[in-house]
Amino acid sequence: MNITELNQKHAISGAAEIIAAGGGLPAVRVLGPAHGLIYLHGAHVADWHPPGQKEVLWMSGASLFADGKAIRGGVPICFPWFGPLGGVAGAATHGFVRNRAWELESIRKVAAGVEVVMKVTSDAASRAAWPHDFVLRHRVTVGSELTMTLELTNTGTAPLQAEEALHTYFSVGDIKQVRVQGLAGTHYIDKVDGKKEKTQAGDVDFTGETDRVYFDTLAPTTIEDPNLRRRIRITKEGSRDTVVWNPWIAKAKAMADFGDDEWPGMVCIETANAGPNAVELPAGQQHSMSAVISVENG
Ligand code: TA6
Repeated sequence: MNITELNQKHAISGAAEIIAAGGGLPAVRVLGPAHGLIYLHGAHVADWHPPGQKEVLWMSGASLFADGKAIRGGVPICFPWFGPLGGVAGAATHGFVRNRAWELESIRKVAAGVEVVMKVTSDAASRAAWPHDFVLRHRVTVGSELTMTLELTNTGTAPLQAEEALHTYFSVGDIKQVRVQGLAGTHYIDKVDGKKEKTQAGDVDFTGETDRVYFDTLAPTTIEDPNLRRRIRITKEGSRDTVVWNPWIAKAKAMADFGDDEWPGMVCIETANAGPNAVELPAGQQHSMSAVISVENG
C-alpha cells in the first residue's frame, strides 16, 4: 500500500497520520499531547516526546533510512537472534526483522494514548535465514508513557527457539554523569572483557566502552541523568535479560552510521531474552515481551 492508501485505511484525524519520513520511508506520526514517530521499516519506534519532555529516544545524525539497513537509534527490534549469528558468515547482526518493512495492521486511540500495531510474517526469505514459521507483532502505545510489546506466535508445526530484544537507545545529557539503577547484585557477561561473568556492584556507571548482558534480571531499571535533570524508568514483562551499551570513542568512530562525537549523548538499555534465556515456544503457542518507559523530572 502507498502512503495515500495507508492514510485512507488507518489515519485518525488529529491523532495519527502516515508520512514519508527519513529516506522517504513510510512512518506513522502520532500527534499530541505525546508525539511519536514509528517507521514501518522494522516497526521501528524512532521518536517519542511525552508532554513537557525533551527527546527521550536517541537518534544518530548519521543514521541510514533504507530498506535492508538498520536505523541507528530509537528502538531497533532484534529477532530471531541477538548479536552475530554464531557460525553463519554474512548473517545480519541482531536478526533480520529490523531491516525490512512490516505491515501496518491497525491504529486506534486507547485510554493510554495512540496504539499502533505492526506485524511481520515468515516467508520464503525469512525461512532461508531461519527455518521457522512465525508471526511477530509489535504493539506500541504512544502516550505519557511509551509501551512496546513484542508478541510472537509460533505458526509452525515444530517448537522454535528465538532470541529477541527491544534495543532501545536513550538520549542522555552526558554518559559520564549517568548512572543506571536496578541492576545491583545481578550477574552479567562483560563483552568488553572477554565475556567474563561478573556481579554488578551498586549502580552502573560509565568510564569507557560498556557492553554487558545482565541475565536473570526482572526488575525495573532507571537511568539517572543529572545533566538533563530527569529519570527514565524502564519496566518490563516477559524479559529475563537487560543489555547495557555505550560504544564510547573507538567503537563510535568505527561505525559509519554513528557520529564520532555522538557517544556521550546516548545509552542503550535493552529489554531482551538472549542466550540461555532465549524464548522456547511450542508449535501454536504465543510469547509476549514488553517494556514500559516513563520519564520524571528531578
Ligand atoms: O546491544 C549491544 C550490541 O550487541 C553491541 O555489541 C553492538 O554491536 C550494538 O549491539 C549495536 O549493534 P548493531 O548491529 O546495531 O551495530
